[in-house]
Amino acid sequence: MITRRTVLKTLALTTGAAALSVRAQTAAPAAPEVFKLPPLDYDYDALEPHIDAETMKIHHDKHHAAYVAKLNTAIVAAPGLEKKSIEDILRSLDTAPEAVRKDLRNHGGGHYNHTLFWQMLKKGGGKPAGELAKAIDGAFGSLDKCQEQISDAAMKVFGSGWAWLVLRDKKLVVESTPNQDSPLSTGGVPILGLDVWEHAYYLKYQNRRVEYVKAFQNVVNWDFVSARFAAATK
Ligand code: MN3
Repeated sequence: MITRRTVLKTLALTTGAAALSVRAQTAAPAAPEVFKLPPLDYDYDALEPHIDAETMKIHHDKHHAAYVAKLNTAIVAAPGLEKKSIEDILRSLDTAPEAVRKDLRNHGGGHYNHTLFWQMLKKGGGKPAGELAKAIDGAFGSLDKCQEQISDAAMKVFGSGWAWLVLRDKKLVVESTPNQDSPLSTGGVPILGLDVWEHAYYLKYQNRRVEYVKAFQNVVNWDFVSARFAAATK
């Protein structure tokens, strides 16, 4: 028996379905969150005075978030990629669909590099430990010399990019990359990275990149970096 109540309910359902189908045709659905912005595991002001709270907040909440959002958009456009890790995506850019390759390189690189970067920073810094300490002495002579090379590479980056301590062909080397390129894409393993995009330092240091590069050395999370090296050489 059809009651008034059933009719109203059916009407409401039909209207709802029509509204949904109109919406599906007019607005693109938001890209699913295949990759997520990882939270900082310390406060924005944890690295003061070397890296200021305002910079950390904008750098993480806005810049890194934007890389994640644009990476997710690229992933939607290339079905199948959502099953791969970000490391695998960056290691095999050459075989990625051409239509999204540049976005994967820029925004995928941005997501991966920043995810590492937050973990590579820590109040109080510390010193390299274990095998990494030995490897740094072997490759550069001393930690000071290694830091000098990283600083030098950071100062020589023209425009935006990164300076890196990289494990390449089983050797520790200092390199730099432009934009958000990751050493992963050329067969290296990034052990330590220094972001020298202006967004990483401009609020506090303005044009004085050299002061930021020096300050960075005070907040390197050498425990994390040493563990990364140990895992990469195992
Ligand atoms: Mn950055």
